[in-house]
Amino acid sequence: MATGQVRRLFLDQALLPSGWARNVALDIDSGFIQSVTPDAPHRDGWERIAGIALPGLPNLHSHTFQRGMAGLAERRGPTGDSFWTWRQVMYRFLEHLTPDDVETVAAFAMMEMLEGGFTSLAEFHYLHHDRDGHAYGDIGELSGRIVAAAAEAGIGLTLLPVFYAQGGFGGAAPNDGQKRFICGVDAYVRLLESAKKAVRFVDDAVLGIAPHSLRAVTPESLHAVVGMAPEGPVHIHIAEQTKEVEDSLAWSGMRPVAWLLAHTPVNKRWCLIHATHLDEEEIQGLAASRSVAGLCPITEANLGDGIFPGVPFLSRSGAFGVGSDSNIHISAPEELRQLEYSQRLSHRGRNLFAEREGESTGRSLYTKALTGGAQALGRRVGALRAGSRADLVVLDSDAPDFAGLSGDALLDTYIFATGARAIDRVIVGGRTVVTHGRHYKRDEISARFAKVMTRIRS
Ligand code: NGQ
Ligand code: ZN
Repeated sequence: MATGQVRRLFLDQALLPSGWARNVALDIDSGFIQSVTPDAPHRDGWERIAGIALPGLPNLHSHTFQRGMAGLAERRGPTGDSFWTWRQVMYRFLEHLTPDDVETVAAFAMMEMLEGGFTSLAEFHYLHHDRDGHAYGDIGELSGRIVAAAAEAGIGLTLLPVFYAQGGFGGAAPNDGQKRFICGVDAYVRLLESAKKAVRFVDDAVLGIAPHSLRAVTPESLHAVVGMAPEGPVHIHIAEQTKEVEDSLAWSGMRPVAWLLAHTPVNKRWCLIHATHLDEEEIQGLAASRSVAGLCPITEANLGDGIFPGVPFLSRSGAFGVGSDSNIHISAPEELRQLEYSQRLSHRGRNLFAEREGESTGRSLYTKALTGGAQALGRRVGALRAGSRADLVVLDSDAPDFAGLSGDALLDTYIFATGARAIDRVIVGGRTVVTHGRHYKRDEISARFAKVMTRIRS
């Protein structure tokens, strides 16, 4: 049965699918959990992991390169600042990035994800061409850089090469700022072929597809691209801004999510990123589709997108997960906190993601985001059970915040009080990549990142 590297852990306390458990023996082979035994007697030779072990959270939406402009779009411009003016700043920023820069910034963001409680990511990757918009010899050049960064950082990867062909609804021509993204249907076939080879360099990586948004495709090209992938994840940005809803109505007479549900086979493979602006029928349709709502609460707040209708969506048993998207700030617990707080502010209530009296809000948020995140990434992650990847985030049980606490109160404290500073250790595919809260390559990756940023900013 043993086929690869074996690691045997003995966890003081852990969150299992069945609930909290103590003295958990966790047997790992080739990155996957072989068996989980709670209340096990201590076993000689097994490595004791003191602390509070959680399944690592999947990060279901990221553009790693945007980490390089975090904090640099917070200065007031000449006219009303918005998502659309931010996008102009972002387009200008990406004109600086060489392939080496893309790799370095990605490695830095991925390192921060690991230190911030995410153990895997879905990278929605849409930079394909050079700074002038010219093709590289291999259209998968920059996809390969994302894969290399994930391998270096030691994070689990779902790579989503992005199809981007149009500048707006109705087949509008792309603008100059979009020149690094553009690829037609034929080029996309080549991109997927190249990306398929590249992902082999990361253990257990998954390849999916991502039509960028309804703004960036035509119905025909969307259909063609979806037809290229008979399996695996399908992600798309949708209904993030009210202007997108208005433009969609003007173009087709339908709101974006309603249009997508009516014209494509949205199912469990799909992840609808943001899905912020939904009417009652769309909330119902999205929940019933069993796809995942890919919520990015910190970015959505930063960009002024609006507030996802979490309360009615949850009451229809909608599935969701969280993503760090623009990477303006990277923290798994803070994404969940922001999600709950957005609902509190709009409903003037509390504990809105808890569904029953006595239920912990933190536990509800965390376990739902694990399930939705794992589904969106198309990987066996998000649970400490036999057959899953051994992806763990271990909180420091000696932190004073946790004194005297057990069970779900630990999660509430992690999400609402300590945030990621309580993280002691992170294990991905059975391999420890963060110890005492620090990534094993922090110094080296940070130095490279600083060098790139200094050059770009001078
Ligand atoms: C993106 N980001 O692709 O990075 C987008 C902005 C767009 C977010 N939507 C560009 N948050 O949607 O056109
Ligand atoms: Zn995005």
